[in-house]
Amino acid sequence: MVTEGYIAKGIGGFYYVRTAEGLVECKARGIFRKRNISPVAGDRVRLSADGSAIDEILPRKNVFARPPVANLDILFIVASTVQPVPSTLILDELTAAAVYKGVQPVLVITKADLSAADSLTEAYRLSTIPVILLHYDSGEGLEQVRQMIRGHLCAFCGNSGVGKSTLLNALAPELRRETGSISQKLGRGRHTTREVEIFEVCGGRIADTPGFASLDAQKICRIPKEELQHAFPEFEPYFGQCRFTGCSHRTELGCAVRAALKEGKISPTRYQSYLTMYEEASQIKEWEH
Ligand SMILES: Nc1nc2c(ncn2[C@@H]2O[C@H](COP(=O)(O)OP(=O)(O)OP(=O)(O)O)[C@@H](O)[C@H]2O)c(=O)[nH]1
Ligand SMILES: [Mg+2]
Ligand SMILES: [Zn+2]
Repeated sequence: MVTEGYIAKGIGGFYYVRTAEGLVECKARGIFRKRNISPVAGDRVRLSADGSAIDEILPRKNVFARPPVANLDILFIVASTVQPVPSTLILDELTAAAVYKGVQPVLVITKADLSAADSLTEAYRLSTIPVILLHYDSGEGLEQVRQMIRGHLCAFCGNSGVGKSTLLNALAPELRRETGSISQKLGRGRHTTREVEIFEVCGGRIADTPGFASLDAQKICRIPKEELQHAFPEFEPYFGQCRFTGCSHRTELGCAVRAALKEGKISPTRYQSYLTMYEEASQIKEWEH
């Protein structure tokens, strides 16, 4: 039998590993617990010869604790123009968390039929982060999302009501995700307790990760203040050009990042998020990382 695959789901000590031959139910060897490693959805694994146990976890590209998922390639951050109105700070925290973890963030804008998306697209135009505008009546943007999913492990995140399930249903109707009032009635508590599950769709894989819906980027990952600048890819061209080495790009004289901001090469809302996140990161003590 095939003994390599990836964990599609873990539940109550059992793991469901998808191999070329289908889904295999198995347990993890005790060695992982001794080493304090827990296998998570998305992990590529090697099974014992009889397929009853996970023998080995192959090296990870990245891993998240909450939600527990490994090897993400793309994080689709869904934001609606209205209902609810997005917070650029939250969107920037999410894009930064993705970049920091080696995941490609992609901003997907919904409800452009209800209100103009200009301020959102403008904020990200200079960010190097891909932005996809969706229009369900014309189908605009859907094919772009499908192409990005192909060959990749992806997850969706975004506030309740932005239209994640609606998008998943448009991409993969066979998943039949609950939308609108039904999922809202169930409340938030239920979202957070559900397991991560990975589905094969559009020639790629989508991790349904309720944890990302909490939008608490601090829980997803904490970025030390010195590392934060690297989570804003549009700052990159200016590194090494500031007057002082170790410039934090806040108040220092001769800061090349701030000069770029003044010249309109960096978005003011993105820069403001950087300052806010830097301030927050400064409050965190070393041992809390
Ligand atoms: N007009 C319009 N309505 C949309 C669009 N996308 C989603 N909606 C509506 O917005 C509501 C919420 O959509 P959902 O897909 O349930 O939102 P969700 O992100 O899955 O929300 P949670 O499951 O609570 O996290 C539904 O009534 C959808 O029909 C859009 O592009 N335009
Ligand atoms: Mg939903
Ligand atoms: Zn600087």
